[in-house]
Amino acid sequence: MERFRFLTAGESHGPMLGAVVEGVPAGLALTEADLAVDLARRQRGYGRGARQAIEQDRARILSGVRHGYTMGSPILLEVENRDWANWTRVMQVGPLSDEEAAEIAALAADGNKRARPITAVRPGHADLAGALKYGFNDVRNSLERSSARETTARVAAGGVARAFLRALGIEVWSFTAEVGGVAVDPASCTRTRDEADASPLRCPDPVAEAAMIARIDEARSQGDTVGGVFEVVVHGAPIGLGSYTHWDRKLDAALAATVMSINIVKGVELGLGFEQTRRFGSQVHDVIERRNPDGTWVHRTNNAGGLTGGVTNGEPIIVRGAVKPISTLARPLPTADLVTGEELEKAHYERSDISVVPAAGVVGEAMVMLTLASFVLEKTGGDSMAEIADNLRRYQARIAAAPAVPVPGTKAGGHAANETPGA
Ligand code: EPS
Repeated sequence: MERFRFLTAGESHGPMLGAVVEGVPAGLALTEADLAVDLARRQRGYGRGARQAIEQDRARILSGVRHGYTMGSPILLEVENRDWANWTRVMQVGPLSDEEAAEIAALAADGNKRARPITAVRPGHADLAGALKYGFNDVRNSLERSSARETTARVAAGGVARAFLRALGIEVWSFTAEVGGVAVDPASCTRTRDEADASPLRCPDPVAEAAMIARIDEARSQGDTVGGVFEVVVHGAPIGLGSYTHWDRKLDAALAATVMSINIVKGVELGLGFEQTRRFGSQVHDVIERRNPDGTWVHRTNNAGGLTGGVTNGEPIIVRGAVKPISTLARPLPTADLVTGEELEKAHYERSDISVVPAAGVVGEAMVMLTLASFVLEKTGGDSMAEIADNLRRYQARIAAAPAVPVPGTKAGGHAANETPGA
C-alpha cells in the first residue's frame, strides 16, 4: 500500500479545508508553526487578488501528534476559511428552511452576486464539464471545489512531508522561472534563495522580475490574466528512489502526474524537458565524470533533472510546471449559458487573482514533497524516524562502496559478490 498518502476536503467558501495524511512514521518532530511557513508563502505573490487580504491560513493539527512528535497514526489538519463568515447562508451545510431560502432570494434580488445561481460558465474553468458531469444547474456546486483554494490543504499536507524529508537531509524549494513569456536569465540570477523567496514574485532574477511585474500590470489594466512557469528544485535526494522496472514505479512519472494535478498546471517538464528534442544527444546527456572518495557521483551537467530511467541519480531533481492564465477574467470572455445553451456576452466574474505563478510554485513543492516522501518510504521501509534514518544510512554506505570486480561465469551472475546472500 502506498505510504504517506493524503486526502483533502473542503470548499472555497465553506467553513474549512482539511487534509488527512496517513502513513507518516512515528517520532517526527512536527508543530503547527512548521506548517505555517509554507501556508504563508502560498498566500503571497504580486498579482494575487482581494481574497488573500481576508485569509490568514494556519493549519491546526487535530490528530496524530503528541507533545510535538508524530505517533504513526493519521494526521488530521484543518485550515479555517475566514471568508466563510460572509458565506454562511449561501454555503450553509444544512437544508434550507423556507425563511432561509427567502433570505437568499432577497439577497439575490438586491443584486448580491454571491446569492445568485451561476449559469454563465467560464471558458477555461471546470464550470461547464463539472456541472454537466454531476448534474448541477448552479455552477456554485462545482466551482467551490474546483477552486484553487483547495491547494491550501495540499500545502498544509506538504508541510508534513517537508518535515519528514528535512529530517533525512532532503530540501525542496521553488522559484518563478517565467511570467507571460518573460523568463529568468541564469546569468542575472543574483539573489540568494532567501532573497528570492522574499521578493514580490519569488524570483532569483531581479531584472526579469521587473519585466514580469510589468506583464502582470499590463494584464490587470486590460482586465486580463497571465500565466508562467515555476521550477521546483530538490537537493539531497539519495540515488535510487523510484525504479526503471515497471511503469508505475518510475519517480519521474509520479512527479509528472502529481504536479499536473495542480488546478492551474497544463504541462510538466523534468530537467531540460522538451528542449531535449531540439538538440543532438551529445548536447543532452549528462557526462558521468567520476565517483568521489565519499561515494557520491559527479555528472558534468544535469539536463536529465536528477532522474534517469525513473530513478534518482544523485543530481538535484528539477521539475517545471506550466501555469495557464487564470480563467476568471475581470473582462470576461463570451460564453454560453449552462441552462439555456444560448450565447452570452460575458462569463461569470466575482473577483479573482491576476497571476498566481509564485503561489503555484509553493503548491508544486508540496506535491513534489508528498510524492518524494512516499518513494523514500518505499525505499527505506520502517515505522519510526530512527528506523528509517538507520536504513537510509546503511543503504547509502552500501552503494558508496565500489562493487566487486565482475568475473565472467561466476555463480553470482552479475551481483556484487559480497551483496549476494549465500554467495
Ligand atoms: C479561485 C478564485 C478566488 C481565488 C481562489 C481561487 O477566490 P474567491 O472567489 O474567493 O475570490 O482567490 O484562490 C484562493 C482563495 C486561494 O487561497 O488560493 C478560483 O476560482 O479558483
